[in-house]
Amino acid sequence: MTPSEAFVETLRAEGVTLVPGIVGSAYMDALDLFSAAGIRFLPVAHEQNAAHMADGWARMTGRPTAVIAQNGPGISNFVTAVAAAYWAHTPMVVITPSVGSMAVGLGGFQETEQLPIFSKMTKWQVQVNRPERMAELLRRAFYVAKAENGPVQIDIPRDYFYGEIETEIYPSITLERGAGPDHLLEGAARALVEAKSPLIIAGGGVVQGGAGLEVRALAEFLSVPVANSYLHNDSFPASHELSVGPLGYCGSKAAMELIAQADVVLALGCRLNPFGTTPQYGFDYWPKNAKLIQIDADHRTLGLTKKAWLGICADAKLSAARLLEHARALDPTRARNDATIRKIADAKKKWAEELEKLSSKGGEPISPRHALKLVSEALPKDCVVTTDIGNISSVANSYLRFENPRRFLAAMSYGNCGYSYPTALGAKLARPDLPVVAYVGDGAWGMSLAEVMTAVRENIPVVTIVWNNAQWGAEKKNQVDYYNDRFVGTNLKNPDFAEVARAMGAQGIKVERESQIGDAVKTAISSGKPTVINLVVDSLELAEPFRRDALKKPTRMLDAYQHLTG
Ligand SMILES: Cc1ncc(C[n+]2csc(CCOP(=O)(O)OP(=O)(O)O)c2C)c(N)n1
Ligand SMILES: [Mg+2]
Repeated sequence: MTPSEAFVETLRAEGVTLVPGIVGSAYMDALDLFSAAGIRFLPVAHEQNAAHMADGWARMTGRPTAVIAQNGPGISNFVTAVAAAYWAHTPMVVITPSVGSMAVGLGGFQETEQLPIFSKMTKWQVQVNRPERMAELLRRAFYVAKAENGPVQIDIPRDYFYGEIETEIYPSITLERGAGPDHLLEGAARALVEAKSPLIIAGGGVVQGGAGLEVRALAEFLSVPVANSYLHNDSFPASHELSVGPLGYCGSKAAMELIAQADVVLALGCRLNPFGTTPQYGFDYWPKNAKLIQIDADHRTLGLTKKAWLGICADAKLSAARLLEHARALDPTRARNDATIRKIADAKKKWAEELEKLSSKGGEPISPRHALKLVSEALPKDCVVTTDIGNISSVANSYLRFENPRRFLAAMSYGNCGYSYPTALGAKLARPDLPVVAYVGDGAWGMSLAEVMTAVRENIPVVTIVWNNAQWGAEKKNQVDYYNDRFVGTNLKNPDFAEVARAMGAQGIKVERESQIGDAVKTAISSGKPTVINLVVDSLELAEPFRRDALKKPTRMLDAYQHLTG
């Protein structure tokens, strides 16, 4: 076969049915085969968004897909989204066609060294060094992406798509992890059984590992509160009596109040990202004296950010199941702990009442918190929500409650503006049966709105809510709190984004009145059309800045800048 044939046959063997990207001569010979191989090539407006789409697709399905682009500029456009996928632990194969092998180093056309660019945001990189190795190395890329939950890069000199090779096509192995060393699990179970006030943090690994039922059974047996790790609000059903909500920025005060009292913490499928455990609401809630049991599929996360009493490299689902077996054996007559369950209910009630108060400002200009509440009430029961990284998107964390895993795709710790819309497009392609709603700030929308053309061309009916506060609000809040309202680069003059959407062939709805919010969301979702809701909200209401931990009041030493203090 030809290397191009080996390439598409390997994608097929890996179950790839969708490859987002932008066309380029570097891989045109393989591209010509995509449709016949059953692979949908999904052309986008900017390559960054192709990689975000692959991210959304993988986070919904649990399986990696690939992205591809033209060598040089097409590939460097991937960077931000690959870094985001790296920190979101999203498996993906980044295919980077490169200059021809005989032209390397000559600076002819569209040449840059493509491997160093991605070296710190991939789990593995390889360059196809002979056309004969096309299938083998592409298969390996899928293996590592799946096994290590992250992006992998395969660089292919463009002349290596041509020729004639002997090769074998077969799918990669899927790595299976075990429950972890049994003596450690027994020790962990003993600590949990004997603890006075244990707590479970359900991390992204619970979602990725499909461990929901096992975590629930373990929590119910132990009567322990379960918190979601930062931006993993879908790791435990929100309506469960043991659910206390998300930790971290704009998260649940109930979760923070209860973890502060914990003497044993089980962090399951969780790397304990330091940003997800920094003080919030002026409250340094992390229980420094608690015994921390950390279980994660990636051994490199164990004990990295917090001192772990036990670190166990394991599959979240199997280890949770085994912990329950040990706990049952150690404490066979254990009964439901009504006092703990009452304590959880009280903490949740207190936070719910506080949140309700914070969200009660009706009328116009529309309060973002009030709108977040109304939108969340208008969303269908089972719905996928993606969020960006702005101020309002982050405040949304307190309002977004999920009953099922793989429903909340937030920008995670890379925190790039422009994440949520293209990721939502990928999610919708993966799960057309579910409504998919993207929350985006008006600033970030400028980075994403070109993809409305993609949604229209390719018929991807995602609903976007543009939280339009006419500012880069999250950063403006720093200028309010630290720079005496000196607004540099944070005020925005926007077009009517609904009108822009209509010009692009989508449905556009402008909302300026509180009473229109619920209907707009319901109409958009039931229409089955790509829709942009331009939701105009109050610019004065902004939540806490992201990085109080890292900002300082200004000091100015030179005379020229003396007026810029305070
Ligand atoms: C790509 C990128 N550029 C800049 C930033 C810094 N940043 C973080 S939040 C933010 C403001 C977001 O504004 P907007 O999208 O309008 O949402 P709002 O905060 O107003 O709700 C900016 C510029 C970032 N996170 N990512
Ligand atoms: Mg804004």
